[in-house]
Amino acid sequence: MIFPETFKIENISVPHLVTIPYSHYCELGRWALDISKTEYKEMKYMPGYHVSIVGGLRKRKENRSNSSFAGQESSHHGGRRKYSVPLVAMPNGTILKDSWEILEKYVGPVDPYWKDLLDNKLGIAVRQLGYYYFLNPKNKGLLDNILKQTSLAERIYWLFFGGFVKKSMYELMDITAESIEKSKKIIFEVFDEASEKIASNSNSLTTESSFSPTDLAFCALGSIAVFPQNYSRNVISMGKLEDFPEEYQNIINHCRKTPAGKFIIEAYNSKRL
Ligand SMILES: N[C@@H](CCC(=O)N[C@@H](CS)C(=O)NCC(=O)O)C(=O)O
Repeated sequence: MIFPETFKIENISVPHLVTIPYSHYCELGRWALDISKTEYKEMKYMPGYHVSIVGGLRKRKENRSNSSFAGQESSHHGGRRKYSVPLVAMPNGTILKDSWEILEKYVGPVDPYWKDLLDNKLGIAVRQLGYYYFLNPKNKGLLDNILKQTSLAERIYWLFFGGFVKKSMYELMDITAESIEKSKKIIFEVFDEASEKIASNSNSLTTESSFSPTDLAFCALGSIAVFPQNYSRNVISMGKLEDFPEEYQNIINHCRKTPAGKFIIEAYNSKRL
């Protein structure tokens, strides 16, 4: 593929999910569409390349969400939400603005306590951790594996502008050795809290149903700390665990052993095909 596919919202006949394909917030939106058996098309872009496409769709402020955004961890201003993914462009010309709106439309309402914790704490901490290892030049193979799955134009874009995009990402998401220690602590705390809830509610974060929308959100946003099989329904391959740096493997193995980690692995095995 030379260029990634683009589209005009006025010409579409099925919902178009716009993603950075490996993003766990995008995975949340994708899983919601998949589990509800919605017919849709995914439009995937690499960071940096996504800006003009997403910025165009979110030109009007009412098409931007109020939920967390990449940059709030470095106190960047909310204008950054203009470039946030996922979004769903609907055939009637409207936009579903974030992963939560997609989940709530196609699957159902999310418990407000967990929504806040998952959106503002777990999701951000997991992303910081993932990028810390994926962007590190020492682990070049991890990013190369992602780039291999993109279009020629995106690979050329990253060849020329990758250094700049990476630097901006480090700043935007406050990716430093110190912030990673904090992220790790947040992840372990949320996994502990989720483990307790899952045990007390007999296998769910909520009492309403066996695999509630809140459970789905937890599994998607916690996934990058666990790397379950079938992540993204294999739209993107994140590589092999044994190729990850040992430090990252240790964190993943720790999370995998918790009841919450096992819950995520089981959900991906039984509900993500
Ligand atoms: N609260 C938002 C979070 C979305 C988010 O942070 N997306 C990141 C990817 S993980 C993103 O758009 N990054 C690219 C950018 O901000 O330019 C949601 O639930 O959709």
